[in-house]
Amino acid sequence: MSATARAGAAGGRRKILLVSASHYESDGRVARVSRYWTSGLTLVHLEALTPPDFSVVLVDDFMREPPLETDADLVGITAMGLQIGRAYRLADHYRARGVPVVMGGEWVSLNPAQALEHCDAIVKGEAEYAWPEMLGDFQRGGFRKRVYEGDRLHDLRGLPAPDLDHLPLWRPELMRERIYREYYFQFPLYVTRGCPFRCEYCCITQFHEATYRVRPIGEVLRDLAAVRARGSRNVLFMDDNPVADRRYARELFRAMIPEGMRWCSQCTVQIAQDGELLDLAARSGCFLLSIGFETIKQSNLDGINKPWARAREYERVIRALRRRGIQIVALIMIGLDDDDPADFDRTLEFLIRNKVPLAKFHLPIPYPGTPYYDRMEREGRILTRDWNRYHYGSAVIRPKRMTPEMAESKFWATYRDFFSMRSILRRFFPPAPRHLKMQLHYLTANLVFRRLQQSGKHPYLY
Ligand code: B12
Ligand code: SF4
Repeated sequence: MSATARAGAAGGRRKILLVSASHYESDGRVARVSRYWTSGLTLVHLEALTPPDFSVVLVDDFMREPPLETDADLVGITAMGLQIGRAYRLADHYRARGVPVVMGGEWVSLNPAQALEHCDAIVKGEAEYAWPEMLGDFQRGGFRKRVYEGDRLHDLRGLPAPDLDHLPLWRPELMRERIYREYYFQFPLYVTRGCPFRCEYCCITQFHEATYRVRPIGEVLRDLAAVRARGSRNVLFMDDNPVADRRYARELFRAMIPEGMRWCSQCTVQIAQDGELLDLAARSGCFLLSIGFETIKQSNLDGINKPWARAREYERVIRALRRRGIQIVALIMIGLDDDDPADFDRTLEFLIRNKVPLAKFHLPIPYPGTPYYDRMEREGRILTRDWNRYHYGSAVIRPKRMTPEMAESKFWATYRDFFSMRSILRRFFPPAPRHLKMQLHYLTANLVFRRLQQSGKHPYLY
């Protein structure tokens, strides 16, 4: 049956299968986990936006294989980064069986033509307006167009609350032990969307057209209460830059203080440029921030259109966070245009000297649809378009001041040395006396990452 015929066929409540794709291991197997520390919001959010005349089944492919034979009337697929290869394969599979497939998310939105080779229609950009429109057309007999795009961005007021019990990775039976509930699983929420900056490599700012929007604080507090109702106090804000509007962030953190939550997020160094904001963040329960330092060289920051981040302030930023007991995951890119092989070692030394609890290293990735991709293409430096290799540990662009092989071998060596016993001891001892419990927790996390690294696994894909 053709996609359109099937779309127009049945009456009654149509069934949608929504899948979040996993990624492929280097040996070609689909990566799977049995327990995981957080869950994206995408599936439950789309479910909440779906009109009631559809029933929805959610599957996170990272946790279990989606049904390959399905009675669904429509399949929707989301994917991030290197998951796109698996997502396209699933899309091809369902289409070959006559099931209409739609896709969405950052990658797909920035590469509509590529995605449309694998699916019937896409939602370009956010789904708040486009998804109900697309489903309305589907219900009436078939898609009217192949690209659905909202005519405006949502103001983030009055969004339906997602059902957190439907998070595919929140499985209470897997979180029975207190340690998993208290420290391991982080409930996903978000308070803002987008980012006003325009870092060259960033797909978020492209996706949100460099806009920045915030959610009403009352609605955030409602979502926090839903987390507490599930016996947890742990929240991961899915935001990319929750503090770009400092007035909003101050107000939010103040409102969160009585809630007694523990939260973590990605964040920019901006948070440490404002002592009051940082104090409020700590008092509101912030215990961990993943911060995009990117590089310790100002010339590199300037080169990726991130000149507002000042490398010379980084030591002060780290101290300011540490003093307040906020753990740091330093997000670091190595192999940028002004890096030579010795910069891997300088960066490592910087992280150890400053006692950074965790770091994620990234070889530069040109996500298609970003200015960085366009520049790399212009300069003829893209080495592969095998998206399965777009996982930060693979040299997918030709670096300027070293060979790709050198970049890769230094990447893995840096990552091995960061989790060496010597590095762990130097980073955690002597411990900050006021935050012993938290430090112990991140010391344990280092030992887990060390084990992953020793077993040859890419630690940040698990
Ligand atoms: C949570 C998250 C994770 C979690 C996911 C946990 C899980 N498996 O469930 C973790 C931390 C594990 C993770 C890992 C990775 N992530 Co991630 N992640 C996110 C994050 C922070 C939030 C996603 C989210 O829930 N957003 C909230 C929802 C509501 O928004 P949304 O997903 O954008 O969906 C909206 C629209 O896009 C649209 N939409 C999205 N999908 C679909 C599908 C359909 C059918 C439709 C109709 C609409 C639609 O509708 C939604 C409502 O408007 C985003 C950044 C961000 N702010 O979005 C990065 C992000 C998606 N991740 C990214 C990447 C690259 C990765 C990695 C591949 C990195 C790596 N190591 O290589 C890994 C992959 C891990 C793996 N094992 O495969 C990139 C994607 C880049 C790209 N161009 O695709 C992002 C954008 C971060 C970034 N700034 O670069 N990630
Ligand atoms: S600060 Fe972060 S989210 Fe904002 S544009 Fe730069 S990389 Fe993207």
